[in-house]
Amino acid sequence: MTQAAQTTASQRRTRLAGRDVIHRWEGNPIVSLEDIPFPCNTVFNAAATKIGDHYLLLIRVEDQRGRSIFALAHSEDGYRFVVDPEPVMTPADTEPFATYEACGIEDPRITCLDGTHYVMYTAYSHYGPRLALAKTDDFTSFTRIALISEPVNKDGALFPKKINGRYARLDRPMVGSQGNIWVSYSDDLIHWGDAQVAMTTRPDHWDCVRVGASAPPIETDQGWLEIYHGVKDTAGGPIYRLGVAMLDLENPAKVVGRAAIPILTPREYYERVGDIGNVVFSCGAIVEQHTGLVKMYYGAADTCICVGIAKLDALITRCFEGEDSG
Ligand code: BMA
Repeated sequence: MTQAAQTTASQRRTRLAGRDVIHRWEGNPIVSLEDIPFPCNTVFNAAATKIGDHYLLLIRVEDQRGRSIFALAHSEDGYRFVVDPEPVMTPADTEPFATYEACGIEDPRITCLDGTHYVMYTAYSHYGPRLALAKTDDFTSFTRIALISEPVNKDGALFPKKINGRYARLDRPMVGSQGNIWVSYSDDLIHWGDAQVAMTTRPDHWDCVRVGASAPPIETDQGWLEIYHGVKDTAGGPIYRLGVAMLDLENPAKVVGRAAIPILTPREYYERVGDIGNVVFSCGAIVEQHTGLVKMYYGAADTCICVGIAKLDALITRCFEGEDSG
């Protein structure tokens, strides 16, 4: 390729990337298979938290047998991560968790609530995926609290505050191949109920087949900002994209705003090609209070972890933009 042709290709890629409100970090992917110090098949969807100036990712790694486990990665800048030498959480070997984690633990989401770090994750068994909840003080040992749903349910995310005196979560029960986002409540984090549907799939949109919570809800003046994923089926297989919606602060089952177009759609090679191509899937985002920027971590093509950056204000504005904003 000539220099001129190369420039044109790179300019075109920049313009394409500019179509997403999320800016991809130039150093993506930030964690790949080569960065995992122990043998495994692949690395992808990661939960994120920041403790003081220290960034942590709880990353989903598929071991060589084919089950998912969690490893911990550390960073001082949110971009360059070092992964611990051994996994930090593996499928349980004591009941009742052992039966329901027999096929692995997947897609963690971290929520800090009243000073405790909770991890909501998918427990996978021969009976299907269901939600489980654990807590940790140090991210090296995890105390399992409970299995908190029946199958088929995934994409559980705990709100970072009680709502009207109760714990609240988002989740995604399935009906056939369709799935919507629901809200439910609990007094003790163990027993959940009062479930209500919050956000449904949209016919003729990028999120027409399934939607699910991605990062745990972020509190803003306008409501709970939810970064969620949406799936569309195509002749070439599903495409996973990310979008934003705003949920009412007091009643999160009420959607007060929802962007018509995605905030991130697979375009880069590392998002298009991998174990499952055409996937961007987030389980965590960090709001930088001093800059107003959001660092959103996402798994790309079920094969690596990336980070994308956006202004919090831009994500909020997107929630209230109409169908012609694309
Ligand atoms: C979903 C989850 C994610 C995965 C995505 C794309 O159902 O299992 O962990 O990233 O599919 O394969």
